[in-house]
Amino acid sequence: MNRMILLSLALGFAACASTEEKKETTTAATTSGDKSVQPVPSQASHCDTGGKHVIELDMNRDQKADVWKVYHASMENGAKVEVLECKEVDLNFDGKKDIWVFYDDQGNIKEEQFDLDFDGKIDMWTYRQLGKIIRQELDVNYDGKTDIWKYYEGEKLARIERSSNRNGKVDVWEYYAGGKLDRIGYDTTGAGVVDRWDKAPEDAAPAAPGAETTPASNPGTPAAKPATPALNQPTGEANKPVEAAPAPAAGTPKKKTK
Ligand SMILES: [Ca+2]
Ligand SMILES: [Ca+2]
Ligand SMILES: [Ca+2]
Repeated sequence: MNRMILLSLALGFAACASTEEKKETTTAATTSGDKSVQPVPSQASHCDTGGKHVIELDMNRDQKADVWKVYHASMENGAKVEVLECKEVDLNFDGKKDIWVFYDDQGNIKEEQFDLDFDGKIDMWTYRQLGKIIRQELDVNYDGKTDIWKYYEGEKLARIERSSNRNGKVDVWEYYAGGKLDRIGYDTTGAGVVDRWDKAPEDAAPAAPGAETTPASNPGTPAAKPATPALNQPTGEANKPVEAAPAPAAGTPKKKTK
């Protein structure tokens, strides 16, 4: 709903801000390797302001700060420069911060955290390397446990892992090729490994003559799979920010591509 609007605003804002901030840090040292893209516990990783220079901004002019920028001092060619390392935003001006952005020494965003429902708990994490997205994690039902992990290669979606039971344990693996869904693996037994695969319809083996009367052409796939009824319609996922092609319904018997 308006959560999405706020999020779009936030992302737009972050994008603008990052271009402008990049200029501030162009003279910063460019030595660090930025390999430290690690999953961070949701509540632990807010800006470290200790001994840092913090600039507060009041975007809506209500005399209360709603953007905080944290800088650390660095030396560049013998000159002291200030490098932006973290930014916090109170997006809805309720006094509670909702967005945290972390920067590498080159001024690229390396991590973003969003509290999408404004309850004080983070629900979306985006990780970047040299500014390019490599992973996004989502807590779609706001219970504090991650439910969806999206992995990117060359900024293209490569894999989505889902916890269809919303228990933090992955049981669905969607693989993408060229940004398109290629195959889906399911853990139907809780063993933690794939025990059933579905191919995306486009890449399924060409239908044999007379195949229209034999629905399940994949011998390893039972025509009906009642154990996983709603994998592709997870509740509460309506406001996911970016999604690739919708996954085909798992276990749908007669999927004709032509
Ligand atoms: Ca807020
Ligand atoms: Ca939240
Ligand atoms: Ca969750």
